[in-house]
Amino acid sequence: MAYNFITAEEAAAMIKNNDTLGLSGFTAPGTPKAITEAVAAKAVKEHEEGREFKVNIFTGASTNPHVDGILAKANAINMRAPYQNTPDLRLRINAHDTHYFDRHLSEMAQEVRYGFYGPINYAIIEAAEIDEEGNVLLGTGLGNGPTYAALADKIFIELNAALPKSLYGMHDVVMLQDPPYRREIPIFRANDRIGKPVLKIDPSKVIGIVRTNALDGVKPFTAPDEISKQIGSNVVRFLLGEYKRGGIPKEFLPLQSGVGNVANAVLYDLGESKEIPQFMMYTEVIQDAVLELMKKGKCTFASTCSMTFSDETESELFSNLDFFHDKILLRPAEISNNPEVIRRIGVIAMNTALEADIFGGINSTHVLGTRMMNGIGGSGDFTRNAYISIFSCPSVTKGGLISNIVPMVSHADHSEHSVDVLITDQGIADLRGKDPLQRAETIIENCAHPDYRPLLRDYLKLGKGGQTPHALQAALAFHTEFANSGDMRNVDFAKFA
Ligand code: 0RQ
Repeated sequence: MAYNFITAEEAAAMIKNNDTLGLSGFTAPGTPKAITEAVAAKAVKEHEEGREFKVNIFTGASTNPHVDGILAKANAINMRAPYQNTPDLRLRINAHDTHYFDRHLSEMAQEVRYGFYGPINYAIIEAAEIDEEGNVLLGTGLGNGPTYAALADKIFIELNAALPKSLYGMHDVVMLQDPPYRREIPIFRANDRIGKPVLKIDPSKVIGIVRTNALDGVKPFTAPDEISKQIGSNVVRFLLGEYKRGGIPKEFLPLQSGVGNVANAVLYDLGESKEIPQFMMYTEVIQDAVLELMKKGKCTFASTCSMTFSDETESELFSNLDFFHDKILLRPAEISNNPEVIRRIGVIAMNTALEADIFGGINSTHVLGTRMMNGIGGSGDFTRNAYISIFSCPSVTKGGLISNIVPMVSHADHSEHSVDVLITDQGIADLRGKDPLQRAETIIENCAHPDYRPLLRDYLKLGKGGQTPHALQAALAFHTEFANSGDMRNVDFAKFA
């Protein structure tokens, strides 16, 4: 079949107010780069002429400046799911200009298939290649592309000339059957392949192909700061201790790590450790540090949804694809983050908290209880199902004005039932096998900043018993004190007695 090559503006001209767009990709990689820019320009024009114009954007995870950034600036997003991390969009979300619902990333595709969020009008899929039968060689991040392409009324392809055709073989494309027909997912080791190297789409739905030629524009990481390094070395100390005492099998277990400086510092330290054996990763995102670990032979394989590499590292990958080809497998989010697989293969999960409470509750999403930061992302998929679930964060933020260890989290994303270990720059709290009071004592003494330990001990004394001895009248006193005086250290628990 002969495809129609069009411009991004011609594609945007077809998209109407309140249409739902399903985008391939996961973080910047695999995410379209051209059509959404033209949609944003169209929104600006429509708004200037007094007409309403917003679209609904469904993705795999966060995107790139060509999507969330520019569309949010143009106030052109109505409904948005399942994850974002863009300052301009955050402002829209917290002002309710954009209706954002953040979902566990493993669940988004199936919920769209179940019809929970209405039809997909257009799928926009980034591709390295497409043939006449509709076999699409995808880019470097999959997300929910397979589901959006299958469900969409119409499909736009962004054919990116910067993507080498030799990516062929690095994708494991599959779409799960829905209940009551779903079967087991036959992944028993991180490197088991279950799907196809290409995405098969209906070529008659492709109404236009837009040519692009751009890498993903991911910035290289800055060197980790002292606090991240301290957290990273505490995480590695914990893993090594577990390994030595036989809590982790001698073959080691696949690792999941979140994104950011702490994740990078952990991976760096793991690479340096002589005592940690070679390992695999079963994760949703791999960053530059993983490629380094592969070159050293420390990380032998990574199953991921996205290769979130800086442009420099992405270019290095593309020039050495022979070496990396059989060491990385890209999967859709419903597989990379699948609870069944995570539980079966024993993934060790490492995620980041904004704040943790003394009983082990975690807030990953809401700054001071109300303002959306990013979203839950894949942290819940992994945390709830991991072999060992680790959360880390700095003990304090904003120069000590805020304690990240609080009496009660101001928003609950992960409960104490799912969290095994909490780690800060101060130390390690192993919560396994401990009752709530024991957990509180361990967290206060090992994880809280010394400035806040006496205050947290005072809080514990206020409780009048019960399995989880909260003093409800003072449970959010750290947060209300920060709102009043700008410094959580000023809280005076005596006045709550
Ligand atoms: O503020 O931006 O003004 O400097 O929050 O804090 O320490 O830089 O945190 O970038 O590591 O992100 C949980 C958000 C951590 C992230 C979270 C302020 C702090 C700073 C950012 P500034 P840091 P990081 C993998 C799995 C959920 C999704 C997930 C996340 C800003 O890891 O989104 O895990 N996780 N996905 O000063 C008020 C507190 C605060 C606070 C920090 N207690 N109160 N402000 N800040 N703690 C990825 C995917 O799913 C794709």
